[in-house]
Amino acid sequence: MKFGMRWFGAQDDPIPLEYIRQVPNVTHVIGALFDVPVGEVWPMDKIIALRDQIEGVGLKFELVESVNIHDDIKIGGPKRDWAIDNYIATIKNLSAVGIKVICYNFMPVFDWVRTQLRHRLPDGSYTMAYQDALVQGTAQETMERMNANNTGGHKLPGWEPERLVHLQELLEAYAPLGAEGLAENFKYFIQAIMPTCEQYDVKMAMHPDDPPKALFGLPRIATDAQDLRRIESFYDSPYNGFTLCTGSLGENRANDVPALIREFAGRDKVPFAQIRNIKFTSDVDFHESAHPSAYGSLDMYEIMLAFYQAGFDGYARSDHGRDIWGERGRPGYGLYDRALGTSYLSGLWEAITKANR
Ligand code: CS2
Ligand code: MN
Repeated sequence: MKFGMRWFGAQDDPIPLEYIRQVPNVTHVIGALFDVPVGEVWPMDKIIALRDQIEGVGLKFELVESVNIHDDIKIGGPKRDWAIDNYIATIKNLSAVGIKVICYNFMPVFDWVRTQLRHRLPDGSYTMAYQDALVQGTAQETMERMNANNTGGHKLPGWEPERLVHLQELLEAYAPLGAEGLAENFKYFIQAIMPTCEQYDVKMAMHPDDPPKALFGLPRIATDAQDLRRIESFYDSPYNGFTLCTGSLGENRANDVPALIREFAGRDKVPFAQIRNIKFTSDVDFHESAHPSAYGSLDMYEIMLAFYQAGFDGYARSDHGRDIWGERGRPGYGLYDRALGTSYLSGLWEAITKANR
């Protein structure tokens, strides 16, 4: 398991790369270009500049999170083929600097959704939470409730004001699709890009839907084992893989996360793992927790053991951390708690690896 940390770039991330370098067992940075509009080709000069920054502090740049998918690819809209051609050009550019894995998602309109970005835990730390009752009604209503909720000026990805101007239009475009239509459009996309991925040795790693269920009447296609098997079936290759996010999949109590790991990592379909814990507060409500098993509802030892037993040798990162020690980070992406998470997870990994030698 090669550990990395996500970094949002010198412009947008308050954490210096030099600090990431000091986190024990972290060897990789998972980066992206955040100033290229979705759908356009990532220019070579900007990719090289990012790589040089990361390598400049002695870390490696082999994964990207995310190259986002243009809505016309998901909807099957008029600019679909243009956006796919550009995606292919981006894959080739990334390959030229040694990128091995691209994390992406196929969620309509929004990326992950939480109802509280700053939920106080009894120990005085802050975390993100999800309450199902608060996502009833329209997306607009949810957003207003969320903004009333002390977000510290932060927005969830996909909820940026410039996108929300088109929200109604987007929701209407997705409405007639249903999960079947979205899956068809995914199939068209993945079949179009796979030959390039294979030729240029870049693995696609789809992030599951977060939370793993339909919201605001929008379709979802990556929520459980059955969905993931269908995604595999559209193009069966280690290049058509998953970002196995334990938190996202674990947010549905019916998902057996270690079993999912054994199945999909066991078939070499998991180039990238995101590992975090969540704590259920009802059947469907949860908040994100500190990484160790005792603080959440997922058994992190079982999870790490499942990766080991599946023969996993890919990349991993601790996913979201809480705000602790007075830090006020990007929601989920402060330094301290993610560093603690990495230390804990890499400790479990060392113990499991050595015990099974
Ligand atoms: C990430 C996602 O912060 C997170 O939860 O796992 O935002 C992830 O980057 C995207 O869904 C991948 O496209
Ligand atoms: Mn994740």
